[in-house]
This record gives sequence, C-alpha cells and structure tokens, in this order.
Amino acid sequence: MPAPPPVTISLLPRPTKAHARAGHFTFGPDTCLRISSGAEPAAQLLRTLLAPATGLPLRSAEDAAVVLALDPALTGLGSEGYGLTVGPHSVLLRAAQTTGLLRGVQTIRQLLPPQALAASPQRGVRWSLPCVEITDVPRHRWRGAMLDVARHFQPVSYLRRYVDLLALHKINVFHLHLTDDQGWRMPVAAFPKLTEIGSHRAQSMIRAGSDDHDGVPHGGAYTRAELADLVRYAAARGITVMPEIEMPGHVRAALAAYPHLGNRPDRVLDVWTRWGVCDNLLGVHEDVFDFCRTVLEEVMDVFPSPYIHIGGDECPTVEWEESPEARARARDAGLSSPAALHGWFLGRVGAFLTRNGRRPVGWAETGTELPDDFIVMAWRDPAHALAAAERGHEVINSHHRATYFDYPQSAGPQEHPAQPGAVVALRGVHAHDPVPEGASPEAAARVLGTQAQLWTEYAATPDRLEYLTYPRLSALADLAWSGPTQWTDFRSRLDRHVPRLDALQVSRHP
Ligand code: TNX
Repeated sequence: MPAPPPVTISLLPRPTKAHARAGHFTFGPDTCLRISSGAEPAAQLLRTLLAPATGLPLRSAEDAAVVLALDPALTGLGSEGYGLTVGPHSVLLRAAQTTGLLRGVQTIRQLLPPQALAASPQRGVRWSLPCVEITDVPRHRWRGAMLDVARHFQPVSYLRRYVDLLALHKINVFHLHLTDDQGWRMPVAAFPKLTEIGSHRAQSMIRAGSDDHDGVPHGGAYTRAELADLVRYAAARGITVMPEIEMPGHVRAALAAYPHLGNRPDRVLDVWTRWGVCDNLLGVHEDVFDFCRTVLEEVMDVFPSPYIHIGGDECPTVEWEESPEARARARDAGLSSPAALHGWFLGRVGAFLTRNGRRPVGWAETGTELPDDFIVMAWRDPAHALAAAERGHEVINSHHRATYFDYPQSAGPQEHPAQPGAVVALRGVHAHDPVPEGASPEAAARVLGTQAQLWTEYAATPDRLEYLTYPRLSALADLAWSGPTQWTDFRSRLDRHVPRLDALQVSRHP
C-alpha cells in the first residue's frame, strides 16, 4: 500500500478550533468501535457512510480504538457541538447530545481521503486520517436548505440523496416546499383530489414573461409512507424536515382540486402552467379554515418538526377586495381593509399550530406584518430581517440576493436557463452575514441563522438541481456554521472540498 501523502487539515464547514498533531490513525478491517449508550445512531451513520467505499465492518468491541461517547456533562458543546481527538492509536469523538456526534461523524468522513465518499469499493487507498484535536460548535442554530418540489417534482429517492449532501455540510433543516400554484405533492386523506387533480399540470411555461409553453405534462406526488420514511432518514443524519404548505396565496393547485375553497366557487381553474405571482387566493369562509386545520393535522402527523411553514408570500389581495363575502368578513373582524385579511388569516392558522405545540414560520413581505408568534423568513430585503428581529421575532435571514440558488451563478452565456433578474455568485453567498448590519445585541440574538432557497421553475432534473446548489451551498453552510471567514481561506478549503463532491458525483457548477 502506498504511504499516506502529507496531510493538512481542511474541513468544510470550518471547525471552531482545530490543532493538527503529528501522525495518522489508520482504519482497517479490524478497527472496532466502542459505543456509549446513546451513541448508537452515530455508530450506525459512520458505518453506513463508510461501508460503500471502504468495506470497513467497524464492529463493536469493548476495547476498541475508536470511541463514540455521549457525555451530557459537556454542556459547552450545546446540542450540536462535538470534540474529536485523533491520535496515532485512537479516535475519540464526544458530544453532549447525539446530534453532536452525528456532526462529528461527518468531520471524520471529511478527514479521510476523498475516495471514502465514493459510492463503490475503492481499492489501494489507505484509510488514514491526520492526528488532530478539534472542538467544534456552530455559530447559528438554523442552517437550512429549501427545495421546491412543487414546481418540479423529485422522487423521494432523490430527496434522500439531497439530504445526504446537506448532512455532509452540517445543514440541520431541510425545508420541503410541498405545495404551490403549479402542484400539490403531499397526500391528505380527507382531501384526495389535492393529489388526484392538484399534482398534475398540463404543461409548463418555458421562459418568464413569454407565453411559450413546453406542451409536456408534469406531475408527481409522494405517499405518506415515503414522506414518513424521509423524515426518519433525515433524522438519522441530524436533519429536521420542515414541511411548507402555502397559504393563503400560491394555492392554485388546491383550488383546481376544490373550487369551493376559493373566492369564486363557480369558477373552474386548472393547475397553473405559468410561473410568477398568481392572483387566486383561498377564501376566508369557515370551510377554508376547516380545510387548513385538517391538512395541517395530517402534516403534523407525518412531520414531527417543531416548525411548520405556512407560506404567506406574494399574496395580491384583489380577489378579497372584489369579493362581497371577504369584504364583509374583514368588516366583521374589525379590519381596516380586505388587505388586512392576510395577517388575520395567518394569525388564525398560526394560532392553531401554536395550540398544537408547533411554531409557525412564514415568508416576510415587509418584516412587520407577520403575527407575533411567527418565525420570520426574510427574503426580500435585509432591512426586513432587521425590522422583524427588532420587533421581537426570531428570524431566518434568507435574502434572495445571497441565498436564492435559482438565480444563475454568473452572467456568462454558458449558464443554463435560470430565474431571470439577478446573479447570485459564490462570492456573494460567502459574503452574506446572516446577522443584519445595525442589529442591536438583542435583535442579533434573535437571528436564528440562514438558509438556501432552491425554487425550481427552471430546474427539472437532479443534474440541474445540483448544478445550482453546488458549490454555493458549501459557502452558505460554511457561513452558517462558522460565521464569516476570509474569502481566501474559504477558497482554499473549497478546493480541497471539491474532490469530495466529485467522489459523490455531484453535478456541480465549475
Ligand atoms: C419568489 S420567495 C417566490 C417564489 C418564486 C421565487 C423565484 C418566495 C417566498 N416566493 O414563489 O419561486 O420568488 O425566485
């Protein structure tokens, strides 16, 4: 076997503290694990991740060289931090909570040669990692990635791969955008037409602002069992799957299935084939709130996530202004105008979630319009993130100019068709501090973190999704875990990270 090449440590995200020591630890067929009580999920993950390329059995033994230890007394590490000591004859991974061990497993994986990440057996590689002392605690507790499976459906097998790549980057929230004007992807037993009708559209618009359509039907929906399985798969990697059910706008697919939920029950709508902002909204009669509660009850059954996203974005209120019923409802509720039904609607549904022990999350249109108990996802403007945090909301900074991966990565002609309107370059992603400038210490403490958004109007296939996601997600994950770093430091670590993405056959942007 060839001697191991000289190693310097290069991790992404960057650990809080890492001190390299002389020497290596080498995994072999006889390397065993000692697993403390509560550390079994980490052992399981380590075996699952390393088996395909290395074939290492990593059996359990009492006198093992590799120790995975849960120690609740390590309070300084929080729920996700870990300590890792690699010596020439031993590896010790410790954390206060199981999730911390799962993060540490990803670090062990990155310390190995990149071939360790391959999907098939790799011969002639020495499975060595450099001796090192690491203490690692994330800066932000919300490090998310949103995938829009409403505009283009992806099978759950691909969602599992997406989750695997997130876990490599220590992302902890997978936000699944399940419903929109162009498709409804989650089955709800009490409303079967949501997926029977709402999950298929006749065709799709080709380019923004043009009437060209591709003539190709598009559709797909998950089964409840597939979603429940995805939740378990993600949990085994320390990732929460947060579902999003859009309301009161972005609901055209639901209205195509159940016209009585709209503002004009007599009107038959199709599942939308265009991109952009649609005028059709849910009505504000009690049937609609029964519907929302029933849907969310099923959502809460399938997704144990403490957070449930209910949309709230891009909600033109024309239909409410034109509806005598909605105008009367606004008057009876003491609202100044039908437009104020937006906050009233979200407040009612949010209160239902709160009563059920979940936190509502919504997209901020201004930073000051969401009900008090909402976690605010500020997407339009960093000023909204600041305003919401100053107002007392917990905030996820998702500024579109730095976190919307549906925009192209450069203005070059080589880019695939993507969302028009902006360029989100790697450097811009790297430079986006989630804590908005000018935040008071109290407001800064309410900024939970940041997340990437992948809207999929213009991305239909796994290749395209990965091209848009990587390496920008590597930059966002680094920022969310480690905080701002020097561009040159990030670049050199990314150069060493790219072989890992390549071993995983990620169809990344060059
Ligand atoms: C705005 S951001 C939207 C999405 C689009 C996206 C395209 C947000 C909450 N709504 O419906 O897909 O822009 O970039």
